[in-house]
Amino acid sequence: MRWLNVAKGATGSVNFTEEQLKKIFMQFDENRDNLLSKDEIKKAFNYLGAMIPEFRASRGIKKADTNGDGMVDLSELNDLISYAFKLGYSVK
Ligand SMILES: [Ca+2]
Ligand SMILES: [Ca+2]
Repeated sequence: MRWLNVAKGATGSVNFTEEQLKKIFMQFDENRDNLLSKDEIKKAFNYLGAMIPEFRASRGIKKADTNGDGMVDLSELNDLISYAFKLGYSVK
């Protein structure tokens, strides 16, 4: 399938799209309050295979948390996703 080859990076793995990342992060909203806590974000980064999920979660929140409540809500989610997207996580 040609389109799959186009999506493949140099390593031969397929990177997640921003849409896929969004779905993954929302899956880790375990208490379903539409807010991602640091702990939930940490689990998402762990799932994505981050080397240091704790560090990624802190950085991600710092980037995305506009209102400074320490949580990422739906309006802040896009900034968290673009942070994760730039790291280039790929499908295992
Ligand atoms: Ca939550
Ligand atoms: Ca916030």
